[in-house]
Amino acid sequence: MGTLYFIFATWSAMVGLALSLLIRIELTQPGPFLGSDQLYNVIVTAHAFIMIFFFVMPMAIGGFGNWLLPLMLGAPDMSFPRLNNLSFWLLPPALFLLLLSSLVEAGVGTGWTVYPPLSGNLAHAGPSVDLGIFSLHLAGISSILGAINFISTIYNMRVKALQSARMPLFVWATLITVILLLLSLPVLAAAITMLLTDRNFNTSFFDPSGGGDPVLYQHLFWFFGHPEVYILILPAFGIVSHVVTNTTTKKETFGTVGMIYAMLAIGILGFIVWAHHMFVVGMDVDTRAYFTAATMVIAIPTGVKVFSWLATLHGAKLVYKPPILWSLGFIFLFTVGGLTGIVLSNSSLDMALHDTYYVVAHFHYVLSMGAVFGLFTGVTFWFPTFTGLTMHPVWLKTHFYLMFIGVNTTFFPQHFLGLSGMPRRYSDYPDTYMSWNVISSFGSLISLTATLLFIFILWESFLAQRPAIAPPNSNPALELRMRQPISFHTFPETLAVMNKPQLTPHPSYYF
Ligand code: HAS
Ligand code: CU
Repeated sequence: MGTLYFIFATWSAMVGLALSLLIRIELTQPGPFLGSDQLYNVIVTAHAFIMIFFFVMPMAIGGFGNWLLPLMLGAPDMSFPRLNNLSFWLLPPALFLLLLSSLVEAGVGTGWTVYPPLSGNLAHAGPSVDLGIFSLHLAGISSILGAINFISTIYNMRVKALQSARMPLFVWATLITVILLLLSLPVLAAAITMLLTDRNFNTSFFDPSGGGDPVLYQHLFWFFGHPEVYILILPAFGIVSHVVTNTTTKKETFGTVGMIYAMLAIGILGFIVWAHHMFVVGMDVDTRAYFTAATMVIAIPTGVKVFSWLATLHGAKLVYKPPILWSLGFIFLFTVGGLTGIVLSNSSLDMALHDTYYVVAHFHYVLSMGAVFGLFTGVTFWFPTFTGLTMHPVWLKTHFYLMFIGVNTTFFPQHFLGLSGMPRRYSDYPDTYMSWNVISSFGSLISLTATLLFIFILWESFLAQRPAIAPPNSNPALELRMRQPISFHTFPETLAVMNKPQLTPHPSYYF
């Protein structure tokens, strides 16, 4: 199942990338390229949905979760393998509906937030938004079922002697992620279902003319939407914790228990800060003060994580292999994105910065360079485990550096655009914004080149079939693991290999 998720997510990532390039082409210079503002917004919306629901979540939770949880827990498989299958197979139809929603009539040009009244049946007449809602329903059901499966696997399937505090941090990260999913997705489901009935059955939950309130939608959406951003980043936290520990000579992540509490704190706090996305709706000053303060508190557990990674790396002799490069990139760039988040959490500043490119820069630093770098950390680290093969080490490093330059060139200038007032979700801009936009679009071409290189590296690794070999002194349980379900009696061996990469790459991997 993990492999299916990887294939699906990689395909979606290519679609999302293609859409992002269309966005950057439109914005390379003032004046029209696509020729339609609605079409531009449809592309922006589809880009966001695909990247979030069909790339990052399936790869981080579905791919890495399915592959690693049973291995790390000493379990033969997930609790409910057929439910697992259902979770996965709900995704292709969801993606199909999403693509359909963009292709029929005028498409969904609402942004991923789908705010009414823009998403209502006046501004968006026709079936597009309804198809988009159905797509989210399916993807949501997939995630909720997956969450139930993951929670019961972690609680019921781990070997008895593995106490919860000793579970690897990746398992903790996944557990907290899926709990967030289980608690937040039903709220999104409620919101979009109410929107559906507003559109089709004459209800007026969000329509003032019938006594409703569009701000209610925003509350419901962000009660889901904010935990969602931590759903996207927590698995990456788990991967990075694992990799900074296991690519150095350290036996354990610095402050493992503190890391667990930090993730729990981020998870809990994530539910009480949602209105920082809505500072401009006209809330009173006390409410703004509360949401500002609550949001800023998240910097503390996140800081615990950042400094614990640094402490884990401290004093270690680093060999700059691809996985550690990606995790160092992650730690640095995620922190940059986190700090601009703290800037945005100041409600008074956010009045000016809301809906500008500053926000776009913030969330691409935490997503394109946080979540995605976390995924590449995991892919480069576990590729030998998953496939028994090794990718070309030098090209992988080239890929990292190209991507590092590409994403920074794309998104750093967007801070300046935002600070000088360029709004997001507009297909055009005054000449004065041109220079930084040209640089940003150029950056996206660098990232495209990097991605093409990565696809080539993947293809080449399957073609060349360079085997990942177990080191000579490897644990026999390891060989066993690759061939048959692990019986619970292998427990001591399980513990021994749990925190190590399952297979060590072929020496050529290290160059
Ligand atoms: Fe965010 C908007 C605030 C983390 C994703 N965020 C978004 C959107 C997305 C997103 C997708 O308060 C746009 C949604 C849309 O379409 O409209 N975000 C934060 C804060 C954090 C944060 C405070 N965001 C994330 C993560 C994401 C993500 C993680 C996904 C992976 N975000 C906001 C706000 C908005 C927002 C506003 C709304 C803006 C608007 O107007 O629309 C924190 O979790 C970040 C914590 C991390 C750090 C770095 C490491 C910590 C260290 C400790 C020391 C730091 C201190 C702070 C003491 C802080 C190293 C000092 C402060 C200084 C400035 C120096
Ligand atoms: Cu938020």
